[in-house]
Amino acid sequence: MRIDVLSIFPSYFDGLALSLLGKAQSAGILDLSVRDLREWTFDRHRTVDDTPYGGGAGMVMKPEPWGLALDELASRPPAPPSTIIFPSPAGEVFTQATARELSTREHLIFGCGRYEGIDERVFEYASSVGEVRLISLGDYVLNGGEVATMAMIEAIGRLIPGVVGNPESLVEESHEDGLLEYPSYTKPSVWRERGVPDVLLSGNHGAIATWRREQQIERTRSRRPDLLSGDES
Ligand code: 6GU
Repeated sequence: MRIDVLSIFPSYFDGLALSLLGKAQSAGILDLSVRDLREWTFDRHRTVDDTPYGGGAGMVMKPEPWGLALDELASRPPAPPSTIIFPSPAGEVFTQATARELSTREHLIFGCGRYEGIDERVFEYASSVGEVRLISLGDYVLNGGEVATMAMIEAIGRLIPGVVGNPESLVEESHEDGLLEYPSYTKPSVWRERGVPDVLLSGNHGAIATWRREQQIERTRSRRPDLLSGDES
């Protein structure tokens, strides 16, 4: 998979090289490129924003750098169209299902907005050169798309075959089966007067599987009832 990120703060993404995803890049499974949006500005101050038409607070990102960047980065036929993701609190909510879907794409472009937003015509133009998705991490506000993009790249990247060493560790996680994860324990069997549930020490694999399932259901009921009622998306 190829991922291009457009940001005015490219150094935000340095941390991605440290993780599992750094290994995926060295192994050639993932080709990640972070580009400074100011590469596509030509004035002395490398301006990417301007005041909003109609007035109002804050600044809006100008369309021209975005248009030139998309012209350079978006795939052209016969390659399949790029998927262009704009992180936005006004977008559809990102879930494990979104991560699964996006992990099948050949080329993702993340456009990280700052200030009060991006000129609306950029989204229209992007739709003419690729598949556009506005995606939110959840119902709270961040200062820009960078942190949201890092979260999405990590969630998507680890689903690409070969990135996570043991594929079984992917299926037993929270959200893969619509339930939260069961609790885990390791040695010592007693720690600060706290024991481990007896069933886990019993060697009875059927009883362990049943207990884990019950724990998943009980945790989900108490912490995330929305997941059980099918209300989450
Ligand atoms: Cl994707 N962007 C911003 N700026 N704020 C957010 C968000 C995204 N998701 C939740 N809050």
